[in-house]
Amino acid sequence: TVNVFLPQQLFLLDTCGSPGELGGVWIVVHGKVYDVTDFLDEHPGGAEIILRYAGMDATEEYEPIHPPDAIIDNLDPSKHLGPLIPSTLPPPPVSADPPPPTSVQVPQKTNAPLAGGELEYVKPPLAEILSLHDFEAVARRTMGKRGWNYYSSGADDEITMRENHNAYHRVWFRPRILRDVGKVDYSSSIFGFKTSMPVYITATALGKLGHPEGEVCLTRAAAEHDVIQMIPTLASCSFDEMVDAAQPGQVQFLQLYVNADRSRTKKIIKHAAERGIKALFITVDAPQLGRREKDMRTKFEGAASSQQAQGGDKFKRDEGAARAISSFIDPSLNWNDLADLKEAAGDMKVVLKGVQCWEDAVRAAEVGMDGIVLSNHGGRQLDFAPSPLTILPQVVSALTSQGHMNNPARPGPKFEVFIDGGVRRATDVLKAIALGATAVGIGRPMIYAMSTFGEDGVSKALQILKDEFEMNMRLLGAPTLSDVVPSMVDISALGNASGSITMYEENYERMLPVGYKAK
Ligand code: 173
Repeated sequence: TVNVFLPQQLFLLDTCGSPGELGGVWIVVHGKVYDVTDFLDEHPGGAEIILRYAGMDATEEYEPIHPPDAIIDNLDPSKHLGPLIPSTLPPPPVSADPPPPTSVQVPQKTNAPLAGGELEYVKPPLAEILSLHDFEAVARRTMGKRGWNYYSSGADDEITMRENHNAYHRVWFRPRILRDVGKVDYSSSIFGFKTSMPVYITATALGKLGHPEGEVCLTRAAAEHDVIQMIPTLASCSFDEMVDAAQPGQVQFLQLYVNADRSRTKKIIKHAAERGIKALFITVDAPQLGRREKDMRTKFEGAASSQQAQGGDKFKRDEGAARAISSFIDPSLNWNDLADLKEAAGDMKVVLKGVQCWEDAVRAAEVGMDGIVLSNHGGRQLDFAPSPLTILPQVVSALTSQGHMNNPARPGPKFEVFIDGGVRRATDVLKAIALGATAVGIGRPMIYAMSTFGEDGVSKALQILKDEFEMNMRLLGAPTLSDVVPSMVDISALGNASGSITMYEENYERMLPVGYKAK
């Protein structure tokens, strides 16, 4: 145990009781003082980060990566020392995440130089946002570096991350003409629960890295637009905050990481059922969190220390908050565990999220799951995992031939197939629907909309998708989603993963070779 002597702490307390032993590591979170001396070695994120905030207000660092009550629940009540007298607090250390710039100098790339050769980037008003790509472009330039690096990065060389979107470029429509498209209806249902469009907001962790209010922005925007939100296990907001933020009757699902301590997972499942969650999505593609080198690289910049330079390396090479807080995820989770989880789920539907081949899709149906999400975790796990769209036709065909899906064009209530990853347009969603998906999960674009414009941004993102559905279904000659059938798409190039182009190159943050440091 490290012992840090902080005599000034004695004067921070507003309590009549004894402040405890002189010395130790005390931090302030949400205006309360905590003695974390004995907790240092237990902290899943390591002692180093706590020590950086010893004697200081750690709230800003704490908030995105912990549910609000984490410190209260995990620390013995004897270590809750009492409220703080604010005026006695020394200023926090320089944040790892400097405030986002209001305008950014962008090196000019066109052939027609402007005066001075540089363009200035000024954050546009929400009214100027026209597509989901636009949110991403604004996010890249205006978000805090830490949030942007965390959300935008993918595994290894980010080939899968880019392929997820590129695969959509290899499917072309076969539009039909002279159909009555005076009225277009893009509403649908997921496990019988109504949704205004075949899209749900999928789970993404650590929302407060993007917006101070966190994931409740997603909950509220989902309510406004009648879409379903999948609550993440590792959100910045607590599970109850997100359920409390929902409107009466609003449908929410829960993404679940299974804990090595199954009793904890069972407790979460029981609580979810009590709070009215309708489906559990068990993440099965992350027995260990992938390496996101771009994200790691920026952490090295912040953490470059004499200890690293000397190669002593007691310093835990910082792979970020996500890795640290994901250490509870059980890598031994296997098919034999599912019956137990399904039973614990009771009336809730149970879906495997992260299926990546038809054999596992069929097995999921055989062992009684209610559905699957074809997903590679937004390209954040195994690089060169195939894009979900590429495998969708073979998955649907295998499930159909084995009797798990009623109709390749429209999965029946028996077993539902979802996909996520790389979706940016309603046309992307329509391709997946044509190929047999019930609905499509959208993750990063929603979190970028939230990070740049809060709840209003998410609401606008969902409205953009609705407008795109309306127009594109009309142009396709499909008045309802049941008219969006396999013969409306040409997938002859889908299996050919080479030769794709990457659009919106501007949004893509290049991998930099080792040695480059942020200025
Ligand atoms: O993709 C992720 O970053 C992710 O799923 C995760 C897992 C554990 C903790 C935080 C994020």
